[in-house]
Parts: sequence; C-alpha cells; structure tokens
Amino acid sequence: MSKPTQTQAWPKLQKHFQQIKEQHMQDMFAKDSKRFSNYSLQAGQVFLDYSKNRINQETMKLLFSLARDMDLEPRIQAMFNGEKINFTEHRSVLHIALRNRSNRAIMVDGQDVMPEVNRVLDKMSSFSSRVRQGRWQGWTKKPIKDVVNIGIGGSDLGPKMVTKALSAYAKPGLNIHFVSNVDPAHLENTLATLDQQTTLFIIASKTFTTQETMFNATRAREWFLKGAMDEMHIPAHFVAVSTNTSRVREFGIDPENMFSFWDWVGGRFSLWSAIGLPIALSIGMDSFIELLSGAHEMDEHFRNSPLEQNMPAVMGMLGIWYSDFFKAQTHALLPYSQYLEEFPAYMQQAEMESNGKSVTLDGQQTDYETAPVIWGEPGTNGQHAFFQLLHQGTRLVPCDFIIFARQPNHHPKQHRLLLANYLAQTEAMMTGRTKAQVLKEMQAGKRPGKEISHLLPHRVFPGNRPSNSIMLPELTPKSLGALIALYEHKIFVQGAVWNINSFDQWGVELGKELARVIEPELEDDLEVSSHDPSTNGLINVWKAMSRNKV
Ligand code: G6Q
Repeated sequence: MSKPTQTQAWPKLQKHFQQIKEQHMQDMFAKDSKRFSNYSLQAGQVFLDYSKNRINQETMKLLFSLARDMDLEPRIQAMFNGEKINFTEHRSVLHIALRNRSNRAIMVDGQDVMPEVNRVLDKMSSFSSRVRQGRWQGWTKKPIKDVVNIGIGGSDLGPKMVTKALSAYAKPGLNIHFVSNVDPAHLENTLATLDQQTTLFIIASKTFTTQETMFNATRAREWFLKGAMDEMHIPAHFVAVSTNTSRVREFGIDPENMFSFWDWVGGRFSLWSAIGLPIALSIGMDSFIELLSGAHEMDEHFRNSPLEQNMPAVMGMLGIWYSDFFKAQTHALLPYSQYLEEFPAYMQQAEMESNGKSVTLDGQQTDYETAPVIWGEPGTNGQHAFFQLLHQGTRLVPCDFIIFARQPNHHPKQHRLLLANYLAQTEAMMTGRTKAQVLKEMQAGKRPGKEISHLLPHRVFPGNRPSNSIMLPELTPKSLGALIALYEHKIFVQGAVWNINSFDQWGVELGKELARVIEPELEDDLEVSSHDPSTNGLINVWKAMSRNKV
C-alpha cells in the first residue's frame, strides 16, 4: 500500500474520530473500571500507562488494522533481517545489530556483521580501560583527565545525552566534554581550562568530511601542538571514530587509533556503536554493555510481540492518531529527571530527522501529516514555564511523562515531591476543572460574588488533554538503553505506517551545500548579487557591519 489514506482502516478511523472527538476521558474512566489495566503495558523494565488517551477499544482496533494494512509486521522483520530498507542510500538499518547481545547472525550482503561488531566492542573495551586506569598516557606520561568529543548531530547528541544521563556512574576525575558548534566560542570555551598534557580528543564523524567537525578538529590539533610542540605526540592524544579510514589517515590520525563503524548505522542511531566511546570512557565498558543489553531487551520485545502488546507499536500508533486525526502539531517529552535533561533534544533529532518527510517510498507527495514537532524540558522546571499552554492553551499537545521510581543516594522526600508533581500534572491534564467545581471552591472561600463571576472563566480547565505515563524502576545503563530503544522503534512504527523512509536525511544536505557556496563570498569586500534579494542584502549588510561601516 502506498499511502495510509488508501487503506480500508483510514476512512473508518476518520468516521470513528468524529464519534469520539468530543468524548471526555473522565467519562471513559467512569464507564470502564478496568481502563488502567486495559490500557497499560510492561516491556522488560519499562511500564507504560496509556489510559489517559482519547481512545477506546475501537480506536486501538482500527489503529492496529491501519498498521497491518501498511505491513508494519513484515517491515519490522525486514529491518531485523538486514534488508536494505534505507533504499535511497542503498543501506540496511542495523543499529539493532550493535546491541544484539544474543549474537545471532545478522547478514548484510551475505556476511554476518556480528564478528566485526564484537571486534570493535573489544577494541573499545581495551582502550577505555587503559584510559580509565591511567595506563593510556599523554606525551609527558601523565594520565588523561579530560576527554573532548568533537562531533555534531548524530555524532554528538547521543553520547552527550547518555553521558549526562548516567553521570552518577561516571569515573570521578575523568571529565568528558562535547564540542559540536562551528561557532569558535564552543571549542575555545571548552579548551580554556584544559591542559594539553592530560587531554584526549575523540574526532567523531561517520563521513570525516563534516565541515564543522573538521574545522574544530583542526583547531584542536593546533591548540594541542602549541603545548606539545611535536606531531609525534598526536597519537597519544587524538583518536577517531569513523567509517572513513582514508580521511582519518589524511587528517593525521593513525588508523590503529581509529574505531570503526559501518554505513548501516545511521548517525542519529549511532550511540550504540563506537560513537558511544565517550560513554564507555565515562561509565566503563561493563556499564556500556548494560546499556546495549537494555536496548536489546526492547528490540526483542519489539520483534516478537503482537502489535496489541507491543509498546513501540502502541506509542507509535497513538502518535499517528493525534497527528493525523486530531491534527496535533507538536508532541512534548517531559522527563521528570534532571539526569534526562538532554533527552528531549536527542529525541527531537531522532524523530524529526527521521520522520520529517513528505514523500512516500514510491515518490508520491503525502496527503496526510507526518512527524510532529518534538520538544520538551525536564519536570518540574517546565511546569513553571510552558505548562500553562498545555493546560489552558488552544492547541492540543499530547505529552509523554517519564519518571524513575527510585533515586538511590538522593533525598527521598524530595524525590516524592518530584513524583507527586509528575502524577498531579497528568491527572490535571486529564480531569481539568469544571465551572461547577471552580464555583464551589470560590464560594467556599467566601469570595465576593462580583469577583467570582469575573474570575470564573479564567480558572476553568477543560481537561481531556492526553498523555502517556512511562515509569521505570531506576535510572541505570540498562533501563536507559531500553527507554531509548523504545523511542527508536516508535519512530520506526510511524515511518512504516506513513510509508516514508525514516533513515535518510536529504533535508539536511541543501543548507550544507549552500553554506559551501556562500563561505568564500564572505572573504572580500565585493558586493554580492548572486542570490535572492534578501540573502544578497544580508550578506552586504554583514560586510558593512563587520567592517564597522554601520
Ligand atoms: C544523523 C545525521 C546527522 C549526522 C551529522 C554528522 O542521522 O545524518 O546528524 O550525524 O551531520 O555527520 P558525521 O558523523 O558524518 O560527521
């Protein structure tokens, strides 16, 4: 089937939407005493309550038949079997092989990829323990104290998010820094307090051609040589993570110090590969393997569970319900964990770069919505900022609330407060507060009648705002691995049903190309006229401004 709108399920869902769209979730709970157990799932360590959604049994039945009409199940198997489902780039999509702890053979072009995957994991293991134990030394024989990962996009966001999330597991005294932006301030501010003798650089780039990374890497090498004075010291301080051996060699890094990965690992799904080296350095290889195991557990759940009990499938189809029928334009990720501060930004790339597409696999324009805008912040901070709009704004914003049940080594009372807020918000979003309730409350507070009628409409909450509640026992490498994999597979589900290629990113290329044209035009004083009037105008204003002529 080319488009989901051509399936039998789609018009049925449209009709069903008309029937259900005004129904309040509170009435749904009132009618079904088992709603919580009927609409919740456990997958390994991850618990999902999706009962606070604007759905009933008929909705889920129709959503799953849409998924089946769009061949979701065979598509899942095709990914796990190494088929070249990223057909615009002629590539398999095998981040699942990187964490295939069962070691079952996964074939690409007639070859099992697992021996190579395991070889690189072994290399990461021996390197990370040498650095962590102080056996990998700088040119003055001092142990490494600071690691600077230079990479961008998929070669930055994943390891940065996980390193921060698992900072409680980090080795004290080994600081991990991430430099991505081509703005010189990023590298300069990072290097300002570092010592060349005890700093190790990881140049992380799948292609080893990305402009930002190559500029920052070159500048980092200059900074290093200012202290070390001799290029012979580079091997002890620069390693590379890449698929491009010749470019790594050209840059001056010995391929012995290169950690490989493969074209079947997409940038935004690469934290499980050698791109995860900063994670392994920070938390140790045993914990890195735990991260992989957690993801593998979720992979097995996704591969083997029927859609009705399949957590990524449920979450993916709910997202489609809101995007395509309720026309929700955004989706908020709200981790109630400061450790997951970077999680929304990471998922923003994963979802929006994967499913921000408008052409089907067979090249037709979609006549339906695809990925929503993904955004979010940790709770409770967000509550004091944008939650107003979630509760009383004009837009419907489906939300995912995420929390860990236990937080060892932290203040239990404070953790209970965090949990109380997590629960209170989903409750408030669902139940709202009616006019009658507000009136009763205000009358009980003995407010003057005039004030009551004045304030009443402002204090009413419509409720009926949907959310998923995700709960995990504790933030560990294993549970985090499962959580990330859950979202990766949710993205897969949606891409399959929307019949788009979730694994290419042509949209990122155009800006890169144009920047390469513009950059040389900024070198001199000559007026530029080769672009559209706005771009020409801006370039010429910049030329005057940067020379203090404005
Ligand atoms: C991710 C994207 C993109 C990519 C960066 C860095 O899926 O393709 O974010 O990761 O552009 O690319 P390199 O790793 O090749 O430098």
